[in-house]
Amino acid sequence: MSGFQANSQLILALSKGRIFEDTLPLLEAAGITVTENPETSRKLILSTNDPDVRVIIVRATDVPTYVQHGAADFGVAGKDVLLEHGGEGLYQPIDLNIAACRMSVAVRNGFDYETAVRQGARLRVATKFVQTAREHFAKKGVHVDLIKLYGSMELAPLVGLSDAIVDVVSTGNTLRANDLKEVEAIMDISSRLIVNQAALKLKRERLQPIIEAFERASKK
Ligand code: PRT
Ligand code: MG
Repeated sequence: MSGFQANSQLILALSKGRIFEDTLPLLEAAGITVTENPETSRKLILSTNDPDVRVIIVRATDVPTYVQHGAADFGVAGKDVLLEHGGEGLYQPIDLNIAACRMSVAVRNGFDYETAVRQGARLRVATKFVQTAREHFAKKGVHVDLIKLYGSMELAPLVGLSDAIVDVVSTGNTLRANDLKEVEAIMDISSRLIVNQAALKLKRERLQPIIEAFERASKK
């Protein structure tokens, strides 16, 4: 628990981009204003109007790790990221209904996915979400070779690295722009508030009102 500061200090872990943007109104609802902009500042620790509350900016996939180890007391992460992390040491009180998208299987236009599946073909699937993909294809009884990637999944079928990808999709514009089509929706995704389990006990007085404000604001 070396990460913990005095009991009144709170650290919130967020990723830049859509999660940061969509969390700002929820923070405002809790009376917290972030006074620095991560898009223009190079700082990784941002201050707020509350001297006891700071925001750290980390990669989306690293948010659960910081919270699990208590280096951050709470954070916001996508269900996609949480499923891969496993959720150990994390309390997940609420679905914030932000950064909504879906996890899908996509293939190149012209690739007959249904027939390949029906004929029991072994599929090469490229993805950042190997746990989710493994579980999905196991449930369907489809044999897959999973290829772990860290980004730009859309490229894999175009250059013959894989037959299919598992990725998150929101507008579908990226798939369309790359001659790919969605062939299966695996699950709906949104971002969740996650809280370090020890922090929830030790700092409940400070955390509880924020959790409740987030909950009220995210229902609107
Ligand atoms: O970008 P980085 O590699 O640092 O990490 P990241 O992609 O995990 O982070 P970020 O900030 O892009 O996403 C954070 C969270 O937002 C994800 O964990 C998802 O839960 C959620 N989210 C919502 C999305 C999208 N919508 C989304 N569209 N995450 C990624 N995308 C990608 C999508 O895969 C596609 O490549 O954005 C691209 C554009 O999507 P389309 O369908 O609108 O074209
Ligand atoms: Mg991204």
